[in-house]
Amino acid sequence: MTLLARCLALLVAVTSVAAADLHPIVEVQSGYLFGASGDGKWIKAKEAAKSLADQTTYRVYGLTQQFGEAKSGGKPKSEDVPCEQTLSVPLSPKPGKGLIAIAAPWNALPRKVQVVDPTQKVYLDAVRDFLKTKSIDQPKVKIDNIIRVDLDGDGEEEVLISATNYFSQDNGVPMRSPAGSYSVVLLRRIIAGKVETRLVEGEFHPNACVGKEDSFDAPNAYKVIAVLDLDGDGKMEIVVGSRYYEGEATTIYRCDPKKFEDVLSVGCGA
Ligand SMILES: [Ca+2]
Ligand SMILES: [Ca+2]
Repeated sequence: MTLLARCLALLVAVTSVAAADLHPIVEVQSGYLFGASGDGKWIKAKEAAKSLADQTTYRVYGLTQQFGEAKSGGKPKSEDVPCEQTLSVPLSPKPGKGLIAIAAPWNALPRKVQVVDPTQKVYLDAVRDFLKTKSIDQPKVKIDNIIRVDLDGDGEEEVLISATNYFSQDNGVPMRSPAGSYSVVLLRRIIAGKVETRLVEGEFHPNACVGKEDSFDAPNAYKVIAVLDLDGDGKMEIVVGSRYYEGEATTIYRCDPKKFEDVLSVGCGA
């Protein structure tokens, strides 16, 4: 097969997921379309939008429970400038609660998600030890949330820790990172009888961002907002919200035994 023929064959394979097998995923409050899962693949919003039916029934999920259903009332449309690359799907009735909606027959919350006390010493110590490995010598540990769930369904619970400290008064994210600031999402799991802490997403600023008056590094704050099986393989993906001083995004991470892969993302920012 020539290279061109191979590329075409691949293109056909990628685009031939039938509409019925497409499971569109929407961020509930913004209406942003992540894209879809289908046939073991993750399909970006622009591609998924071509095959979406006008009327699709979505199940609406929050962090720990399902909040009923909503219907899409039309084709995905582009957001206004500067976010014209972002597609949104109007849901009706607009759910008052819920974070992620997916049109899929399976239960996206196959196992119980528990939010646990974020002040437990064992987790504060775990975050402190991790930050020290990233050259933050005297970490000021501030945990936003801790979630306990069996992500992969092997009977052993994992723990997701979101911790951020930009030393801001109002919990906002500054334009410039102060010295010793950070934001992380960590996964703690037991591997062969030993606890292992791994980085899902994050950034570390051992030194302050300094420079000319108009220079800045626009650091991000990350936090787990949902844990859902969004492709129906029985393993739960991690949904992380991130924000910086003038925008925000939400990203779906697939957990592989070896790595975390961001599969779909939505957002808007300047
Ligand atoms: Ca597990
Ligand atoms: Ca999954």
